[in-house]
Amino acid sequence: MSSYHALSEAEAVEYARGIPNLFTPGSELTSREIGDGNLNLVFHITEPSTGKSVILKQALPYAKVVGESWPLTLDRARIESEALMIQESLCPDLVPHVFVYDKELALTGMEDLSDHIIMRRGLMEGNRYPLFAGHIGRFLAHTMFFTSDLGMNQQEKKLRVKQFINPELCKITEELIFDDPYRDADTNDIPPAIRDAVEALWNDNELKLEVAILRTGFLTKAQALLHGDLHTGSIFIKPDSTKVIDPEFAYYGPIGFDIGAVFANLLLNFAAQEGWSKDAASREDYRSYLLGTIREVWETFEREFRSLWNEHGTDRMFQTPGYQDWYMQQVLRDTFGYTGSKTVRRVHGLAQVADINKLEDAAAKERAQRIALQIGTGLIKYHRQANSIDELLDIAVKAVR
Ligand code: SR1
Ligand code: MG
Repeated sequence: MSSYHALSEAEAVEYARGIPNLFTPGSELTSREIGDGNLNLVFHITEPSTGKSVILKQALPYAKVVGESWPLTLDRARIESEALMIQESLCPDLVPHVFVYDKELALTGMEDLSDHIIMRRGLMEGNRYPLFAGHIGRFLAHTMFFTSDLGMNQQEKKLRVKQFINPELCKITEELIFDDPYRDADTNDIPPAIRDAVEALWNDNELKLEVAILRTGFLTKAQALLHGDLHTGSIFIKPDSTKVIDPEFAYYGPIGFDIGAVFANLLLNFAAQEGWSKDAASREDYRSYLLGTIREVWETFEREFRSLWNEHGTDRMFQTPGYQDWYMQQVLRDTFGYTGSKTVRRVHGLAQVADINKLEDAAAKERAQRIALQIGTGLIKYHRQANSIDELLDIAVKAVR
């Protein structure tokens, strides 16, 4: 065991060499730091002679995206590795395998997924992933049902809530998603071309009331163990495989928050299609694919969650006729609201998305930002009335008419 310090590439190699039964003793290993996220170091260690490899992910004691002025707990490495292990026990094919967690170094050694690509990049390249909706719908249903009061012992669930108390990372979300975008905060990065639309949000009390209600849910509704940051940069993908990574924001929160993260990031790509697609026909076609994916994710999630409940439900009162329908409607309504909140924050808050920011054409970028704001605010304002996933898709379609 060594005390905490950020590893160099050479030290990462030596660390990997010590992981039991992974590499050939004495063989040459290479290391590359490949982290392009907002918070951590990520080393890709390979053994060229056999093609074996491993990923070492190390938490830094600050947010890399901002710098050392933003200190951040190393405990997030424990949260991430423990969440991955629970998720692996429920959906073994949908997360990377964890080989080792080192508390002192805040480091997790896990399966290398270099044969996959980050889904955000895949969508920006115009790829389609027909199996994704089934995979992620199952991931959402299984990981959230079996960690909730519906599907596990309710005393053990309380201990799980304690295990996943994650105050510092939750605070990031509370500020960057549910506060800063709705005021003139220093953290915002406001595109000058849409300043008028951003300022309109700051003065929209109807909108801010709904955001305050969603923020309350994020602060208090300990429904299930969430991934906590399930955007398309937290998903590795290839045509026949989906892997959810990076659950360092995991905590007990509202189920609709994770579903909303997936939908928001599909909608951000949807909003940006005027910049990515070659022509009007391919743009409409890709947008239909994205909306079809959202529908299929929701339908898979709902079908599987209800079926797990009917087969494995542990609580007698929760079998009362009508309760399951009420519960699913609340999850749907939360999903609308969190989809909206997570769409808005990526337009002018800290940590925006490449789907929009990599657009070279200024007019296409501005249009994408305005579409995203329209979809996001529309969903937030409508969320407490929502009754069907079709209404979410309608709000998206109307924003691009
Ligand atoms: C300071 S961290 C900024 C963002 O990156 C993460 O992926 C989360 O989405 C967080 O809000
Ligand atoms: Mg992340």
